[in-house]
Amino acid sequence: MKTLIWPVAICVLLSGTLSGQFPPDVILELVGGNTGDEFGYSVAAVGDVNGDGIPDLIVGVPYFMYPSATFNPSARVYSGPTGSTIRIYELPGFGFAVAGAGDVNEDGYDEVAISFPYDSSHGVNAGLVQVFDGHSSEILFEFYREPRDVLGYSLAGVGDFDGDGGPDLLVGSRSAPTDIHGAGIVRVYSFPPSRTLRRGQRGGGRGRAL
Ligand SMILES: [Ca+2]
Ligand SMILES: [Ca+2]
Ligand SMILES: [Ca+2]
Repeated sequence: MKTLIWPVAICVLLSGTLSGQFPPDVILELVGGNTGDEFGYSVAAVGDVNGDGIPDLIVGVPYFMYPSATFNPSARVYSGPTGSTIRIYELPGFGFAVAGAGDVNEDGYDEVAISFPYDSSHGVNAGLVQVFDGHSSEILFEFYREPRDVLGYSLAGVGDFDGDGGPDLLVGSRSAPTDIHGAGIVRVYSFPPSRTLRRGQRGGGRGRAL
């Protein structure tokens, strides 16, 4: 019986430790600077955007509550572990979700994905996802869906999901026109092989409905 009691006692001790007696340390704190920033509405680890070997962070600043003309929505990339600003993406609309997309073009710099689920430039609320080159910050890919799909309600990098050697991207839609209204849908997108991009199709995904 003793051999059964000891493991239970050890388990309780660990549970107490994790429940709040010794909370994790805050090692970095970033704050918004303007009224209505809603800094931190979305956050993600983005791998190594600036190629220094240290993981970086992205923070969405959507101005969801104050869509005034005073400030524009943005997404900001910070270097770990100092929190120094690497890049600020000034966005044309409400940037809803952010994610690390991995090194799609295999140049040593990880890419950044930002979504605009209520973008209507390709149909009412079709949504839009843009993937920015981590090094140059140019748009490497952008894609959208059918009207009312609301593509990009959520985003996540999933690594090489299909085993083709390139990183893939998980994208949620709030709705789907061929589905039950509001049922939602999740898709995993696989980018073309990086050798295709090197042959001159950087940005060639722009405007395609995938
Ligand atoms: Ca870095
Ligand atoms: Ca890259
Ligand atoms: Ca893949």
